[in-house]
Amino acid sequence: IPIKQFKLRRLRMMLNNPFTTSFGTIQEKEFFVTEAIDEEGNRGFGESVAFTSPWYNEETVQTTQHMIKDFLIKLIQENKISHPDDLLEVFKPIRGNNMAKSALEGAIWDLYAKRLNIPLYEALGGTKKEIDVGISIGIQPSVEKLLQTINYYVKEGYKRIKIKIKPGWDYEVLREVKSHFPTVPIMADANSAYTLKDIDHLQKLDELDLLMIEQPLAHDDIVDHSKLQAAMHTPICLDESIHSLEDTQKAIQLQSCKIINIKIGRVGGLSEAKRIHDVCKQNGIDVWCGGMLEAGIGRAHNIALTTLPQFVLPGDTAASALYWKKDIIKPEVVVENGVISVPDRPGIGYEIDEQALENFTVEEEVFHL
Ligand code: OSB
Ligand code: MG
Repeated sequence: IPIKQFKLRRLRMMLNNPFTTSFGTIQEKEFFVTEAIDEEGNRGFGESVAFTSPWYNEETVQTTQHMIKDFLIKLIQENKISHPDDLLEVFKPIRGNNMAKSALEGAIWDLYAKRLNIPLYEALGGTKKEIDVGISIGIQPSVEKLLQTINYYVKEGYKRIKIKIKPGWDYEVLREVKSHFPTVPIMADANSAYTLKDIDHLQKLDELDLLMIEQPLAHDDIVDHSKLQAAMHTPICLDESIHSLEDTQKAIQLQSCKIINIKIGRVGGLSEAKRIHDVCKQNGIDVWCGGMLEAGIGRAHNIALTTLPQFVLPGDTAASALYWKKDIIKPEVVVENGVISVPDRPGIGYEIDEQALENFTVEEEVFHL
């Protein structure tokens, strides 16, 4: 892939609604749009997902920039890349920093697909033309507000509702939700807010017939999760703990979960995400595509990945309009009856809204290869 130039744009966008997890609240999102340009002027786009502070994982917007500028682009300059999968080897000398790697890899995958004049989902081997989506609801100021919010999304057709929980905002709240919406698939995401000391409390959630509980224990754990899964009927879904194919194989071996939330950024890119998908398929582990409050480019990458067959559960890739007044792609991602129609145009399948991209950009750097 003859990459001539990289552009790194830092963007700042305001979320329509503040998003609260067990760690705090996000209202302003800062991230990078990466662009890989070839000799003929084809343009591939990627999006970074690290937040400004390291509450979800250890990466931040600043570390992403540092990794890309000072290490990752150099590795691309020094190595020949025939296929985006080659980046798995090329980036290996740099430990961790998966979100930084993924931000560049995504742009190269899009460029690769556009050069072949095929949709990204097809380049990945996906086949679905439509994907099911759910919604992730942040911690709300009151149970009443939560019930209203759920009601709105259920009416909109979202296929499952994810509720953020933390100690003090869990069993009672979920029981209330279940009693109001007995037939809606409900799940809970703890973002690592519990420990094994809470095992009796967590076991009570089994009464509620939840679709799953996501990442109840430590962000870097698969051992305690295996103990908890053995003590609970509710399927455990791992998010934060899974960074690679190896982590996935170990979690399967330890029976730490029954479901995995795959986030492209967390695992270092689409190539690794696909490998994780494949091993989950072989082992009967259901997967779904998680979200990181992405703008349109990240959303488009999530949609392409979700067309792979083992994405059997609705993901978090909801409509652009729920997050942003104006997104950076045209058309924006729309959801009808809980379904997204996968675009059939080359690459990520959405046009870049150049004006919006420019308006939200606060810094831009160009790297010549
Ligand atoms: O744990 O899945 C998570 C948002 C930010 C960071 C972590 C998570 C989330 C979400 C929302 O649950 C997903 C989305 O709507 O993009
Ligand atoms: Mg999660």
